[in-house]
Amino acid sequence: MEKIHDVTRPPLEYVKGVPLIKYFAEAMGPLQSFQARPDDLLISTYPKSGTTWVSEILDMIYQGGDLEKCHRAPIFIRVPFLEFKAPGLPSGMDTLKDTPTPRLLKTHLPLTLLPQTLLDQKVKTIYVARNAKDVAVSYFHFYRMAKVHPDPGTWDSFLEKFMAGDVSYGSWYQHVKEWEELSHTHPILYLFYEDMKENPKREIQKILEFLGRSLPEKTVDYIVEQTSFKEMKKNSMANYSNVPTEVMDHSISNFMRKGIAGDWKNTFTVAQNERFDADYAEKMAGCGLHFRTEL
Ligand code: PPS
Repeated sequence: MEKIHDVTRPPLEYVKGVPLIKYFAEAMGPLQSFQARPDDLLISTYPKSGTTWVSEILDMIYQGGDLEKCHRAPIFIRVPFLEFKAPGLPSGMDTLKDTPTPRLLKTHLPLTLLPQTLLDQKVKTIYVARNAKDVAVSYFHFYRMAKVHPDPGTWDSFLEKFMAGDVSYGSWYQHVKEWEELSHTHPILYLFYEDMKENPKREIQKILEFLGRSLPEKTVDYIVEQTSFKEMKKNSMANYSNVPTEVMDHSISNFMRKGIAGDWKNTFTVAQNERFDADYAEKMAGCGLHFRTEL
């Protein structure tokens, strides 16, 4: 592991036209040697869409609801983040070396950058999508606290960048659409953050069915409880509090920030909302996906 000198908000770097955090762009080369296994389970999301939440749910399912076992390591070690790389922390590829089978894997990559081996091995994937307005707000605060990102600038300028796909991982609009299209031909369970907020037990049952697993009802209830926002916020193995401050500064904004649907209303001005809606209608025209922006 390299020593942390200075993370200092490097500009995004483009890989096949996709803007990425500089360190993640550097990880794309080594990721070429990644070999998927048929019993891997991939968690795919656009950033800030509920990745950590569904990761904790899946690890709890894999550990049969044993919370102590889920406390064995931070979430980014239990669920290796394929393209992750940052100063002073093990990369996703490093973490994978010690990850026993069956593996849970995380990615935010759009399809153009997804390692082909995951498709070749027909790896089951759980995709979580979240409404664009809450993602934009959550992403803004994440840019502020996670210093591997460029400076987000003002909220207004960040929102413009988000709409233009000029943020790490590129366009939200393209990401949610292309993964939905892929779900027609590949084993992908497509979930929504808002559905998980509305009825987590129902969504966990969907996950169990997709995995071909079953758990006693009281274990499912326990998983619902332990993966609630309130519990995960105080769980040091789930809340990213063990990441060095140079990389994530929770005093600027907590990783576990609000965990609700509809928080965008506290941030968007009326004018921003109108502009966003008009642009959204154009970008999502003809797309069957329906997102709820409040519950
Ligand atoms: S990341 O960095 O892209 O992996 O972030 P990700 O985990 O996808 O998204 C972070 C947002 O999810 C919220 N969160 C939760 N919401 C509800 N319940 C639970 N258990 C939960 N855990 C995390 C987290 O608070 C971020 O959303 P915001 O809106 O910023 O609060």
